[in-house]
Amino acid sequence: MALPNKPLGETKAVKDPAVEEREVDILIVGGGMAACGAAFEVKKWAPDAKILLCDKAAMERSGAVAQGLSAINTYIGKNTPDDYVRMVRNDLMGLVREDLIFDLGCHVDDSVHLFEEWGLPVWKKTAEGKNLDGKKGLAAGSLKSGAEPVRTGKWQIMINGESYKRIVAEAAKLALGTDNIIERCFIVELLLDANKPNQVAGAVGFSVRENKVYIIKCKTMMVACGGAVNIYMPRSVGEGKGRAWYPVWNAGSTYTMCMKVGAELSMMENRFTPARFKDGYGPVGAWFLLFKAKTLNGLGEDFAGGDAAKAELQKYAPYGTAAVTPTCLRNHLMLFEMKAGRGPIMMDTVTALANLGKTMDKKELKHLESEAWEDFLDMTCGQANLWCAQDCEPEKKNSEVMPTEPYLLGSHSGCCGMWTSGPNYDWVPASYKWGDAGKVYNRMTTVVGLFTAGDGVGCSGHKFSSGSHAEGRMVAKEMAKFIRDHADFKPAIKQSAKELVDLIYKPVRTFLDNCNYTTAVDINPNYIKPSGMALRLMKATHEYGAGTATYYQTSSKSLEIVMDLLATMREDCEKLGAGDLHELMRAWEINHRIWTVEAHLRHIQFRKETRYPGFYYQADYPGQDDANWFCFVNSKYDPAKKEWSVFKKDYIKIIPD
Ligand code: SFD
Ligand code: AMP
Repeated sequence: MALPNKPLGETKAVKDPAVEEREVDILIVGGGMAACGAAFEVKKWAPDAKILLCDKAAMERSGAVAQGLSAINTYIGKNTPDDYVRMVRNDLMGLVREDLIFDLGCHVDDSVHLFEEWGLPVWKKTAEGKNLDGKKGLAAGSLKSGAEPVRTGKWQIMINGESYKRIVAEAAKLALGTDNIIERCFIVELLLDANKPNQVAGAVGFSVRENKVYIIKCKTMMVACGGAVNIYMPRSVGEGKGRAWYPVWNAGSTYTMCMKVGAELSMMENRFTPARFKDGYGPVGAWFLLFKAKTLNGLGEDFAGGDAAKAELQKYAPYGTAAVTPTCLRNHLMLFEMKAGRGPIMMDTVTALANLGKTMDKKELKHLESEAWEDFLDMTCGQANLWCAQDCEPEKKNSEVMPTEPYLLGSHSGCCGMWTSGPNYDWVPASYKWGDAGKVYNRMTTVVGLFTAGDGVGCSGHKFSSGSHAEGRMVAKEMAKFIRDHADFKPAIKQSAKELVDLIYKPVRTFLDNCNYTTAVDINPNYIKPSGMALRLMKATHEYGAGTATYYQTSSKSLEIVMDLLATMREDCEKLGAGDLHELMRAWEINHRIWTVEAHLRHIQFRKETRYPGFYYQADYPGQDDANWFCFVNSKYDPAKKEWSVFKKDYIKIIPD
């Protein structure tokens, strides 16, 4: 159960927290879309198992869907999973795990049908081509019974989704039982088994509401803590700082925790730099696809449809010349204009709404305008606030669009994450499936018993909210199989409870031992506060790691410098100080962010080409080099030797063009 906020201020941290030890069969780390999918499904396959879910926040509003969403971006419907693979492959410039994507495409719609059954309003299309939203959409029949959704693009459908996460979390909580859920519990590290090498046996974390450390043993676990946000200097400043597109709370915990026990990472170089409405971070998909808006350069030209853009895209054939331009190349075209002095880029909302309004009566037109507002109110209400603050009526005034700071994620239009096993079908190449003791476990990482989903699974982007939920459900089934197959496994943890408490509460002790040395509590020669460390990280990535400061460009020398800066940051993290539980969470979050960024930049350093122009540019290696780099880049941190290795992995084409 979530513990309530304290009436005033943060809970002060004490030197010696209480310790709670648990032993379960299945541990679910995270409470987002993937975790809710797993929580909903798991008891069906493991009714007698002991299961625990830990979320650092409260599930009703945790993770990326906290604010709601106005579209479900993956609904296969009348399309086919093969075609879904083709779309994802093209968008991610050819390099994806087609087994994982096809498999997801076969299951994702079931999750969408469940959402609707649980009360999520899905827009419907009438036979006359009119849109029915809200309750009218619900009354028009369910998707499962054959009602037509309102398609924005080929894959996306519109919803009234302000309460999307609440709906999904409620179903998850009901299915799992609130006694099996600990909210406000931040998991810090995974623990390997004392006897079986490369097998996971538990996790350690702490409550952000009371002074307590949790040590949890388990036979298997899924880590689905989302992607990594606030790793680059955001464009937002001053009072707006903290505003970001993806959820600010997701700190790369998925990648860091898994890599630190030796799980192989894949495509960590693939970041997502989304184009968003400037300053409010409002998503652009509905404007491009539903409202059919165009972007204009500073001269008022439809640059993306012009000859210069066509010539530029030709360089990246066959992806650039495909019917739908890949997301990174759409950014690349914007940046091309901006760098040539033809910015800023404006979303032509005025023309789009006027065109749509041509066939509408007054009432319908009013409804259309409210849909434009609702797109943001349902998913990123800060953008609607900004429109109000700037007296912007989208039917009268265009809005600026801008590529934001970079994010790391594996479920949206990016594909970094863990290298996981695919499903056990005969058409899946042998190098894409593995498990333990002769059995294959779908979505298991290279660490035995450790699964991931959603943003955690690499090489398989474009799952979005629905696909992440479906993937969590798939993993639940695999974890149930794992505990049946490993009934005799008794997890044993190497570290003592004291050692683990010493680790988790080190920032608190550093703070309490030294805080009286200075009068200003944030300034002290013996510790650094997490907020200071966050600024250090952002400055380094911003300037050297292909942040917005350099139009997303880096070079071999810059990478060398930033790697050096990261090494000192990691050293200095030993001196983080935390005076309250919120700050203790911030201390571990920045730790997770630094590790994640290091993986990201090591991968960029290794891949000697620029595969994703628009997301980042390696200036010493411009353009794509298919002859040498049409492959995945994987890496592994060896927890025993404390060494990294970065290496190539073969891409295998499964679905023909
Ligand atoms: O408009 C720890 N997403 C969109 N998906 C869609 O289907 N349609 C859209 O419209 C989408 N758009 C969008 C999207 C996201 C955001 C923020 C915006 C707009 C503004 C993407 C999806 O939301 C995303 O793909 C999924 O949510 C990913 O699921 P998952 O489960 O991988 O991550 P999560 O939901 O963020 O959950 C993470 C959970 O982990 C917890 N957590 N718990 C314990 N210990 C730790 N150390 C932890 N660290 C994190 C979190 O609290 C959370 O519960 S649009 O742009 O296209
Ligand atoms: P976004 O709002 O940018 O997150 O996009 C939401 C969905 O629409 C994703 O599936 C994107 O791939 C897709 N999308 C956004 N913009 C375009 C565009 N200009 N052309 C095609 N698809 C797009």
